[in-house]
Amino acid sequence: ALPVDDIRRLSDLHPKPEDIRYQYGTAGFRTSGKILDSVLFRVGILAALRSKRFDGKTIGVMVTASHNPEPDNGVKLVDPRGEMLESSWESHATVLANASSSDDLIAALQDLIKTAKIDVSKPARVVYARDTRPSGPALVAALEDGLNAMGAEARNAGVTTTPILHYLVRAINTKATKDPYGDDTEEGYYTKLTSAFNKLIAGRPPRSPLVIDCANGVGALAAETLSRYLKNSLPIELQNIAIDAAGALNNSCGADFVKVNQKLPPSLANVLQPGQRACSLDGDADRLMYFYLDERHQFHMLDGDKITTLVASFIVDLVKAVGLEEELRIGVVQTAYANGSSTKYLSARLPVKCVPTGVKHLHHAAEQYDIGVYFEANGHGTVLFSQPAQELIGSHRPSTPAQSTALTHLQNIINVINQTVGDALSDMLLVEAVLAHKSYGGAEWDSLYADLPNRLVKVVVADRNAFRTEDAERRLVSPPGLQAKIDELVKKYDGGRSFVRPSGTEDVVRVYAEATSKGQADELAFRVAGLVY
Ligand code: NG1
Ligand code: ZN
Repeated sequence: ALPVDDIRRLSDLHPKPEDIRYQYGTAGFRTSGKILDSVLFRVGILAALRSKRFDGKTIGVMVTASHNPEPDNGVKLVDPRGEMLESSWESHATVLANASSSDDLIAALQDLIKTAKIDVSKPARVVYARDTRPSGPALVAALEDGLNAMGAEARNAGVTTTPILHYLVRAINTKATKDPYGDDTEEGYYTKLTSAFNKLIAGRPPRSPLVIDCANGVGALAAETLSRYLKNSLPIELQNIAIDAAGALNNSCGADFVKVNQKLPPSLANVLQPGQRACSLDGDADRLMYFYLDERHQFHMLDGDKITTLVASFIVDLVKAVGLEEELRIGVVQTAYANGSSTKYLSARLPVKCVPTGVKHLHHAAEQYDIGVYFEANGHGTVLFSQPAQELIGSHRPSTPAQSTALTHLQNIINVINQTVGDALSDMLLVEAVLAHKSYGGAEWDSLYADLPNRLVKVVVADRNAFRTEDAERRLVSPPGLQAKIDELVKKYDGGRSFVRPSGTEDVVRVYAEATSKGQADELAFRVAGLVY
């Protein structure tokens, strides 16, 4: 039975603040780090129950608020295969987080055990980690109380990146199977990625140094370790590594800053040479943005869409070179935020699907292909190889030396990729490997297609839940009449496209617009925002 006395005793130490309503959204619970104590305690209990539901398989818990400002924090659960928590449990998480007292919490737990058919006598195993936020240690202590209340077997993965935690979950759960994902240690992660990378670039001319903006977050630690494993196969220059400097995290740096502002982090102004490749990680190192300065010191951004294009075309070429283009169906998944030029470029070559915002939608759609490439425009994404595709690639007999080389590359591509979730460092190695193979610098990569000028704005509204969408969030169905007004406006702009959707992570409505000139894109965005307000 449920250890009710332990739960009550420990729950009383982590009371829920009155008047706060928590919600497990697309990125888990995320808000000010000051009001998350009771949430972390309860997530500990929930993670233990989720593990019991899977007969003791290990569940992951990551404490992070990613690209948000430093005072924010958050928590999300990782399912046994290293994927994000199944949607049906998001509402269970929300219910537990909002129980007003310890007694209500226990009642809610008993409900959950019944509806989700959980056998409480099963073992519970949980692995957890946090990013570098100052509120992290206290929140982890609250999480540990929740795990202890349930008698869970817990493993502390310390301060690490979100994608490493996802990797660990998958590695732990596949340890004793015929397809182990890798050693279930950080060392296993770094070894897997870097040995695949080194094989991919063997025989290529030496790489010029890559600047990495670590957002003053946990990516600084991970990139530092990665560079030790890489030895000199990829010279890297780490910037924004001040993980202990108060207020520095994600502040005027990092992947979100670059994507939203479409400009160079000021801290790199005297660092980056024209033509040099650079990239930014976000606060938990699951997003990646590339950029470079041209000879005139103009900034050029290479976002998630550019990464998709580069990576997908490389994989297509390899699959053709191996002679498996009939057997392996390759597809791309994007959201409405993908630049229209990228969609046009990709659609001419591959099946492209548009899904609602949120990694879980992209991930699930990508699973429908033998090889599915997905990235959000903001730089979060990965490539999925289905089990049959991996087996085919693993067992295929090449008939020429060229086929044999391409096949080895494809196998190494699979190993350099973190298939559990978007991973800035893994994606960075993937991009670097492709650039090395194509002998591309930033400019050559950038020239595959020209981005349409675009603008993203936030609008604070009385009730964002009044905004409901259809067609992968590209059209509003409510408030009534609004979509027709947007359509009217968009018609007036050359190459215009605009859509409105409620954010899943902030209490705002987002407006996106694109047009053939920057001025027009800005104007369209602000006029649509005017309609929403
Ligand atoms: P919301 O707040 O729902 O727009 C944002 C990002 C998503 C995704 C999530 C999770 C944009 C426009 N939206 O979602 O792509 O990354 O955060 O972090 O970038
Ligand atoms: Zn992130």
